[in-house]
Parts: sequence; C-alpha cells; structure tokens
Amino acid sequence: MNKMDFNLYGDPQLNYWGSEQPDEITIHSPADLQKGVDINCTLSVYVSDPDNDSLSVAFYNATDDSLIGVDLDVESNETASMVWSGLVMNKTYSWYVIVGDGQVIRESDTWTFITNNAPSEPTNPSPADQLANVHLPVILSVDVYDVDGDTLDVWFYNASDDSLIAIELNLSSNDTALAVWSGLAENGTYTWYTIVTDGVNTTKSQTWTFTTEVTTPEWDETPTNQIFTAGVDFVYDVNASDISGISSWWINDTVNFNIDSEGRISNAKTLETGEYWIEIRAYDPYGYNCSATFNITIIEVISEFSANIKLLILVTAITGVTMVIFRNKSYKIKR
Ligand SMILES: [Ca+2]
Ligand SMILES: [Ca+2]
Ligand SMILES: [Ca+2]
Repeated sequence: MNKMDFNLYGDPQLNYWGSEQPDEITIHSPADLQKGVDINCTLSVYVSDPDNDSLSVAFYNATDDSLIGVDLDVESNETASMVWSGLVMNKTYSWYVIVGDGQVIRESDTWTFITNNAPSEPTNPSPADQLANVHLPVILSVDVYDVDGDTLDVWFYNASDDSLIAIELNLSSNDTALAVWSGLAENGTYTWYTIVTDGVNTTKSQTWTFTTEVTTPEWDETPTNQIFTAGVDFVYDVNASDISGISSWWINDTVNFNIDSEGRISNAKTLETGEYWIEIRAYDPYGYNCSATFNITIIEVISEFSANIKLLILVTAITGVTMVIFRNKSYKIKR
C-alpha cells in the first residue's frame, strides 16, 4: 500500500512525513449551485501545495462517492480537469475532489450544479407549413421557448442550401423570432428551418415549405387617349407598379412609336396625321404583365380653329369624354 492509498483509506486530514497538506480548493468549475451547465461537462479545480508538490486529483460523484476520474501529475498552482460524461439535462449533480501530494491528502467541499435544458423546438411557423400564395416580401417567424428562462438566439436558414437568412439575438425565453427573407421570386417554392440556442444547447426545428404569390403589374393611372400636334415631338409617360418591379415595356407599333424603360411613349418619326391604335404592356421580371389599349391622334392645327382645338384638348384632358364631339368635327382631323 503506498502512502496515497493509506491516506485515502485512513485519516484524510493529517500531515505525514513532514509534508504540508495541499491547499484548500477555492477555485473550481462549475461554480457551486451553478445552473444551466452543459451536459458535456468538464469539472476543473485549481490546486496548489505549500511544498509545491506535484498533485494527484481524484474527482468523485458525491451522490454515491463513485470515482469520476483521476488527473495525475498536476503541478502546484495549476488546474486539474476531468470530463464528467453521461449527464442528463435538468438534473442536479454533486461532486468533490481529493487532492494528494503523494504523502498527504485533502478532501474538498462538495459542490452542486444543475444541468441545462435545451430550448424547446421552435413552433408555430409563419408562413405556415405548405402555405401557398404567400405575400412578398416574406416575413418568417417562429415561437421559441426555454424552460430555464434563458435568453435565446435564433438562426433562420434556407433549407435548400443551408445558407443563413437572418439571425435574431437576445430574445426572451418565451418569444417570437422574426426575419425578413428578401430576394424571393414570385410563384417560387421555398423551404426553411430555424436553430435556437440558449448559449449552452441548440435545438433545430422542423423544415417548413411555402410558395410565394404571383402579382400582376398594375397601372398607376390607366393610360388614356392622347392628342398631339403633327410635326411636334411628344412624350406620353405611363407608369405601372409591381412588388417585383417593372422590368420591361412593350408596344405594338414600333414603326411609329418608341417606349423606353421608364414607360415613356414617344414618336419614332414624324407622324402622319390620323388615329393610331396603341397597345402597351408592362412586364414584371417573371413575365406577368398588365396591358392597355388607347388611341394617339395626330392633328394638323388649322390656324383659324387652333384656339378652339386647344380648348377642346384642354377639355378632353379634364373630362376625358369630349373626344366623341371632337371626332365628329371632322374638319379638325385630317384622315
Ligand atoms: Ca505537501
Ligand atoms: Ca436552457
Ligand atoms: Ca409580379
């Protein structure tokens, strides 16, 4: 029997052979009564000896005095450590150490800690799983909960490539996490999931799916019939809107008219007097469009009637109904 064994089974607190007992342990991890300890727990104690003896540190489960493990040949003023495996969540554990310098030993106080509960699996996703026609831009949300009352961080992921969508930090233990998923296409199917952590454990949600809506572009103001004077360049600016933006414009008569990227219609050349039938379309990036048909009338101003025509144009612009009257007065339009 060596001296360490003798002391372990004999009187633990006496000095022998002139060696001083290892110092009392005051620095250890986990701290006494610490909550939220990871079940992958490493016990550690800071040990020292008045004689600077090399130390052996035995870690014990205080519940049944079973040995967890021994860290040998620890220098004085160093930290001894030992992994305590097999722990389960939300349970109280007690432990102590016996430090020996080869001749005398010291038993520590008994310390207690409580293991962490992982956050609950995130629930109540929005958009709901399998939901169709989800409005753009898409705002994701999930409810998160931690039974320990821990502060939570939530990561939102695109399940198709595991890329990160957004992070929301420092939520309370019973809260809703939000994220904007930007850049999504219309009529697209998307999958996503979340991971929540309380700083110790992480919990992954299920994966959810949704399909985005289709939006058709809409006119800001419906295009109307227009009258312009022959020989004068003109621009008629029309505008449409879409959640995904207007990406292109189309006009039926590209011989006589141009339409640019901003929806500005202009004459492509000097136009003959007469009535031109126009159809235009505004397209979003996904090929959905709105269309409008109207007339552009080119008139030659006859000087004696010019004042009256200008008046009629003005009235037309205000009321939008006097074109019929105007057309009946055929002397004002050369066909
Ligand atoms: Ca000693
Ligand atoms: Ca927790
Ligand atoms: Ca659209």
